[in-house]
Amino acid sequence: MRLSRYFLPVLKETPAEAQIVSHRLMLRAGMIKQQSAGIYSWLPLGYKVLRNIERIVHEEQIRAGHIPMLMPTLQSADLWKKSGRYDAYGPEMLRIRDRHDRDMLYGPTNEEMITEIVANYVTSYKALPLTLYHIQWKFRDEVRPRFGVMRGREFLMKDGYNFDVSKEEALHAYNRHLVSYLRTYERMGLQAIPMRADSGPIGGDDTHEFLVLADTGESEVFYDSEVTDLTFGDREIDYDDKAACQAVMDEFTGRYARTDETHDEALFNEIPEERKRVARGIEVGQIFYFGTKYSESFGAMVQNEAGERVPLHMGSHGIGVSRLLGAIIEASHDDNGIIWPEGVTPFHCGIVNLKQGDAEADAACEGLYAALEAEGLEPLYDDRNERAGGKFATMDLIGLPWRITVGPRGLKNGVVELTSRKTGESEEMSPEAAVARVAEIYAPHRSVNAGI
Ligand code: P5A
Repeated sequence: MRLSRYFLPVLKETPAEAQIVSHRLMLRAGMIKQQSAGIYSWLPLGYKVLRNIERIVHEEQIRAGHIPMLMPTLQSADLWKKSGRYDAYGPEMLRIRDRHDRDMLYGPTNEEMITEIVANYVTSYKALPLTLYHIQWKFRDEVRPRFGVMRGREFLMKDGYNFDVSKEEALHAYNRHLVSYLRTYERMGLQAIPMRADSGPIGGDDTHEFLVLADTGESEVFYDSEVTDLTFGDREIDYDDKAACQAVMDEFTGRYARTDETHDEALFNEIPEERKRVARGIEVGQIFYFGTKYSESFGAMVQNEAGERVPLHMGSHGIGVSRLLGAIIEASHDDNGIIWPEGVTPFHCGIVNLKQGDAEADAACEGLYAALEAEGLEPLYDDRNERAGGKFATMDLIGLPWRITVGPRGLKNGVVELTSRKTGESEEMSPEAAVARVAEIYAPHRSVNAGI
């Protein structure tokens, strides 16, 4: 993309309404525009990152054997009356009446709808295990929408639902989700710690939230500092292997790590003093096991191996896709702007031309642009007729992890400069070497499957 032809409405001023750094930076970098309280338009740069996050979520869900689909945003109130949640959900639910006076609502979550779908089609244990998911907009009429996309009213969620013949199988699905979520967040450059939590209006006893530690987080959390040493890394895991998934669950949830709702002072005090931590976190996901709560309301039954009709055991599993942009920025920025992790960056590499209009500099930039594209990468070329300082400030603000700077002086010696946004370190090298280096850096971040 050439910046002169892009739509990147960066702001010079710091918007007064934004209280936290991620919200400020998303507005300043021209990523989002508020349309009403807690409702945003996703401008091109923000939309690109949102799409990258979605792609990683899809790839990891598909890797875990879960199946993508798409349900509507608007739902019939009848579904919710069946489960008893129509009244229970309260003022957070946006209720709508259509022209035939039918009660509708903008879905805050999809347990009812998916259970009704599965009850319609699945009759035998042979169709199981089954996990269906979608990435769809949700609406929750939050009392205090704030912090930009972090607590929106309209927000994008990945929500998945598992259907199993027994509690044991459903707990395997729960573990599988935990493993796939660990991988998902790490690919986005985030450490998200699973912590025992409260299930709220979704229901059930088993639930973990995934929290990214940040001072601006809305949840108070209590943990043993040893949990922050755990990383999933690039280990291979067979998602059908129950023992292997359980081992990861035990490893990542075996130490004390809880949200304030489930905090137990006595247990916490058993941790050696120097390892006790009280901090704040951003909830970027949550997994639930709630048994037969919804399947019983919707008659979602199957015949088991013994020929008996049994209700399906279910759980649901959510990732805050749009909230993740805020969480990633909270975890990765400096005074000059955003620092995108390579896994989600909107463009792989910036190209800054120090002397637009200089025949050699222009040609070198065009050459780099074509060579990066030939490597399957997406460069953002700042080809505007602007001062170098302004170009650097824009690149720093929008946070591309790598920048290649091209100027007549370097070109005389056959070199350009490759700069890391994170460390600020620069290295001179030939244009070919710079392209090769950038391609090598992104090699581990390529799509793993495209079968969405
Ligand atoms: C699990 C999937 C559920 O709704 N039903 C389907 C279950 N869980 S949840 O914890 O309530 O939401 C899942 C994730 O969505 C994000 N989230 C939000 N993001 C932005 N703005 C909001 N108002 C908002 N509310 C929830 C969180 O990341 C949460 O973990």
